[in-house]
Formats: sequence, C-alpha cells, structure tokens
Amino acid sequence: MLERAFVGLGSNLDDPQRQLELAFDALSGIDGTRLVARSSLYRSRPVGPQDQPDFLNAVAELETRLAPEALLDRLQAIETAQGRVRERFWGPRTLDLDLLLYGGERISTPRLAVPHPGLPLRAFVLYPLAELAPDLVVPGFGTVAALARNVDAAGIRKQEAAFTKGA
Ligand code: ROI
Repeated sequence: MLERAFVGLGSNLDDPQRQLELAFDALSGIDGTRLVARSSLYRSRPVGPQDQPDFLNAVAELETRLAPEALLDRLQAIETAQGRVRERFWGPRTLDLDLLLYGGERISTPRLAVPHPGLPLRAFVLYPLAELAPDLVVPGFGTVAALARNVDAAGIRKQEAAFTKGA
C-alpha cells in the first residue's frame, strides 16, 4: 500500500535553516518513500520554556510504502545522523522529526501516537501543513484549515526566501 504521510520538522540549534534543508534531503532518500512536497519555513517563538532560541518549523508530505513504525525508525535515524542534541525536556533541539499523519489512520502504541497529539493545537505545525493540505481531515479533529483558524498565530511568521531567482 502506498500511504500519504506528513512529517513535522523543527530546529532551534546549530543553524536551523541548514538543519531543515539537510532533513528535507534526508527525507527524500528514505527507502520506499517519495518526498512529494515541502512547505515554506516558519519562524516561531518556542512553545514551552521561553529561555531558548526561536524555532524554525516546516512540514513535509511523503508517499511511502513503509509501515508507520518503520517510517518512524527512519525519522529517528535522521535525527541521530544530524547529531540530534536535546538539552532538556521541551528545551532546545538540533532536529525534531514528528510523524504527524499517516493516511487516515489513528495509531496508539507505546512508540507512536498518530495523529500527533500536538498537531491540533500548534500553529507551528498547522500553518505549514495548511499550505500543503488545507482540506485534509485530521482523524477526529476536522480539516487542517479549520484547525489553523482556531489557533493563536502570534509569534509565527513565514520565512521569506533569502534569495529570489530571476527578476
Ligand atoms: N516550539 C516551537 N515553536 N517549535 C517547535 O518545533 C517546538 N518543539 C518543541 C517544543 C519545545 C515543545 N516547542 C516548540 O518540542
């Protein structure tokens, strides 16, 4: 089966923009998986402890033949390969890759909760996700666009490209 999956990316250490670029490259190299789309990058104030740098967040859309936990293994391997440092709970990190959605499935195992429990609440996930799939239904929660309208967008802004091609 080919499933559509969405992955949230986040970083606030060690050149976050580079971390996300490397992560998109790594996602496109996962076996049995295709990187279908990538959102813009969004800069956001930290949710949780405020004594840490702003985050850079984005969302990737994948098509995959991997089962959810096999995909999770690949995501964790990418986090590790990029020298993931997590200084403390809800503290700064080099790279976070969260499996947000996997087809229309609801999954609850010791390792994995899908939809990701933070998804319906967090502007830094919903804004980039709404760019890619506003009409997508989050199982149990309605559409991405409706969820995005109901979260506080304060402290989040789309990162404009550093260089514009042409013109
Ligand atoms: N806050 C923002 N803005 N972005 C994140 O990716 C993020 N990730 C986290 C915590 C620490 C909860 N806060 C965050 O894990």
